[in-house]
Amino acid sequence: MMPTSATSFQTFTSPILAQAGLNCHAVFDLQRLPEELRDAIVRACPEASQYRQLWMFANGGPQFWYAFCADRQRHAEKRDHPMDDFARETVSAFLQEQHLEGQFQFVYPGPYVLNLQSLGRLIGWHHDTPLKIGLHPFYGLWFAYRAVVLVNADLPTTPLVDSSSISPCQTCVSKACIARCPAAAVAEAQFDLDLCIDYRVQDNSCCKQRCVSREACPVAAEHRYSDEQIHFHYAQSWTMLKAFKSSKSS
Ligand code: B12
Repeated sequence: MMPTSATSFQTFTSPILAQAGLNCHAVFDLQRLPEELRDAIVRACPEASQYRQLWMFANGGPQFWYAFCADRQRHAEKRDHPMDDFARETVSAFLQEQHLEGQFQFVYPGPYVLNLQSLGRLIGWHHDTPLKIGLHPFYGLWFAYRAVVLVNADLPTTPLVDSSSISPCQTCVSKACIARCPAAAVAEAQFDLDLCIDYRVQDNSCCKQRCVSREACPVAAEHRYSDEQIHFHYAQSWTMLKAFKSSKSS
């Protein structure tokens, strides 16, 4: 599957979502998900058995960041998870506009751990890559899941794709993600997360606030996030990884 336009991923026509850069939407029937995935969802979030559908929202490209920055300026109070709050508030406003008040429950962002990449893989939003960040057919690596909601609704569902669909990585000649990784963590056969993390947390690492390999990917480079956005995300994961490393060594 290689859709040619951004609109192929837009189930909903909504200015609320469009303005916020939440430009990829999918609808799943819980009962029609592969059994293993449905069981994992119900295990993680038992309330899922009370709902009929799962709606998923993602951003491709940098528009979500610009909308988030504008929203952040409007909120004087300090928030612990400002980006998650922004995504949740935007999707809630959209669901209210759809007259679904009382008919939905967030699973992400939230206290439950769902494997979001598995859901993305089912509908062609995720091709596996040597980097382990999913590659979206239109937005490349510049794509992230922002909200997953259980909904009591009966909308037509997003078609599931053939899992054997060809990834752009299979025909990539440069393999720049592998060649450019300063930690040699990215390889065709297996990504080495320990090597990646050990390198990132070093004082002189050039991957503190960015991922050199990710930026080297030639697919959909026109949708790349701004440096400011890249630094924001990587500084966050760096802080978490640094804390994790220090807790292990003390
Ligand atoms: C926990 C988590 C993290 C933790 C991982 C802690 C750890 N390893 O112990 C931290 C905060 C470090 C993290 C970092 C990042 N993450 Co993360 N992460 C998640 C999250 C919320 C849950 C994963 C999980 O626990 N799955 C359940 C277990 C059973 O499955 P698992 O396969 O064993 O999960 C492991 C891997 O997913 C791994 N992991 C998590 N993120 C990433 C990212 C990369 C590149 C790699 C190689 C591994 C990895 O950590 C998990 C626990 O060990 C998912 C969202 C989700 N709910 O799926 C995002 C998610 C996988 N992460 C994502 C991203 C983008 C990143 C970052 C690149 C963000 C950034 N810009 O810094 C970094 C990269 C890390 C690095 N190379 O340094 C995206 C991937 C998007 C995509 N297009 O596919 C996801 C899907 C979030 C999203 N909202 O879209 N992440």
